[in-house]
Amino acid sequence: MTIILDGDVVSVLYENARAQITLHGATVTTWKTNGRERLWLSEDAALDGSKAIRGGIPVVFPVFGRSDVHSVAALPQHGFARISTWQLVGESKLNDGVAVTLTLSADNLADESRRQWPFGFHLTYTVSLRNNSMETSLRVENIGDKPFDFQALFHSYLHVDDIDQVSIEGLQHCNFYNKIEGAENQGSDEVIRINSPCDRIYRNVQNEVSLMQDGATMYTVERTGLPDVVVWNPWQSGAQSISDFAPEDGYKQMVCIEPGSVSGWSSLNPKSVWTGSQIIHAVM
Ligand code: TA6
Repeated sequence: MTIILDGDVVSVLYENARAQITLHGATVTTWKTNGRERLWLSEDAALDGSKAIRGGIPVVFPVFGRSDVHSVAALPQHGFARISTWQLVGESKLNDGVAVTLTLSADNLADESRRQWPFGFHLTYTVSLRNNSMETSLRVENIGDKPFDFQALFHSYLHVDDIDQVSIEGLQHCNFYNKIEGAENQGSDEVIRINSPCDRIYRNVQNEVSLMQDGATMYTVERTGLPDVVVWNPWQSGAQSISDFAPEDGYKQMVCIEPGSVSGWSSLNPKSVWTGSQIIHAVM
C-alpha cells in the first residue's frame, strides 16, 4: 500500500489498483485496475482549481443542479464541494485495500461559499481502493446551531469502450424524470441504451445498477443511503456545447452513473450525521 501527496494530488496504490484524488473538489481523477482506466476524464479538464473538474468522480453537495430553494439559490450548479479545496486528514490500511480521508468544513470554506450557504457543516469523504473496486463515502455532520437541508451525489464518469454497445440494467420499472424532455416518466421493462442525449433522474432505485458492455457486466454500482441514480451522457450535441469536454467524440467512451440523494432534500438537525456511499465494482 502506498499513499503519496504531491502538491494537491494524492496518489493511492494498492496491489494492481491505482487512483489519484485532487484536493480540489476531492475529485478522483483516475482509477486504474490492472492498468485499465475505469474513469473518463476530459482532455480539457481544468486541474488547476479554476473550475469543477470535467470527469472522474466529482462530489456534489449541498445541491444537485441549481435550485431556487432559498437556502441554496445562491449556490453554483452542483454546489461548492467540487470546487472547494479539501484537506487530506487520514490514510488507513484495510484488510483488503487502502483508504484515504479528506475533509471540508465551514471554517475552511471559501468566503463566497460561506456567504452563499451560511451553515455549520463538516464533510468527511473517504475513498477506499481495493483490487477491483472503488468506494466513495460521504459523511455530513451538522456542527452548527440551526438545521439545514441538502442534496448529495457522486457524479461518476465511468469509462466505457463503445457507447453503442452499452446497456444499463437495474433501472427497469423505476420512475424517472427526463431532464431533456422536462417530463416525469413511468418505469418500464426496457433495458436502457444510449443513442441520443440522456439526462435522467431515476428515483428510489431498489436494485443494484449494472453497466453492460457488449452484453457482459462491466461495472456494478452498490449504493447505501443514496436512493436515486442519475444517468447522463451529453451525446454529440452536448459534448460540442460543453467547453471543457474533449475530445468532442469522448461521449462515446463515457457514461455518468451518479448515485445520489437528489429527489428531495435531506434535513439535518444540529449534531446529527448523514452518510451516503457507493461501491463501483470493475467486473470486466
Ligand atoms: O448529472 C447530470 C447533470 O446535471 C446534467 O444536467 C449536466 O448539467 C451535467 O450534470 C454536467 O453538469 P456540469 O455542471 O458538470 O457541467
